[in-house]
Amino acid sequence: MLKYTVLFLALVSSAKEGWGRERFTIETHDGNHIGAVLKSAPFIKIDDGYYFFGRESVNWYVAYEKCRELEAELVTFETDEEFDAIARYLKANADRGNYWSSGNDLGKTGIHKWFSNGQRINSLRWAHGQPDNAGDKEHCIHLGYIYKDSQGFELNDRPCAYDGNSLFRFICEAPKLETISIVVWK
Ligand SMILES: [Ca+2]
Ligand SMILES: [Ca+2]
Repeated sequence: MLKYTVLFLALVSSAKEGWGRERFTIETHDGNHIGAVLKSAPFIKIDDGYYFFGRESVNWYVAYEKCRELEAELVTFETDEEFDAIARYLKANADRGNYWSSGNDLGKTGIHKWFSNGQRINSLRWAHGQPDNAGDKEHCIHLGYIYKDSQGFELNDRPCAYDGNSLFRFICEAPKLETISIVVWK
């Protein structure tokens, strides 16, 4: 909203007096609507999103900090299709690592939400029997091959910190792109 306000004020101040019709028309579109060549490094484009795969093994909080340093968030899977795209990418790279997502139930035990947008996690990609809050201390969600016989990536809850067996890699997701076009009578 602030973006629009600033843009609007800038345009109003530059508009000529006496102009009898809308001098400027502004359109916004989700995504890279005009196919601009983007410098996205260190983020990799996968489907419609841009992601960074952090290789250090850290607890959930450190993972979040690392993403914020990149002005990004830990990955949020708004759809199972997004999850599948990431899983396909990792599989194609023969990567069976564990990666933190933004998901957790730190706010209220048993109510799992994506931390980047506050939405409930409605995913069909939980591993069998998960989330189980094992030992009453698993509140952060990662993806990985959860069981010895797992055939692919799934979601699971693990301790967010203070657990040497829960130091994972992480996936950061860059902010969404929006294209703003300004059409002007010249
Ligand atoms: Ca996402
Ligand atoms: Ca678990």
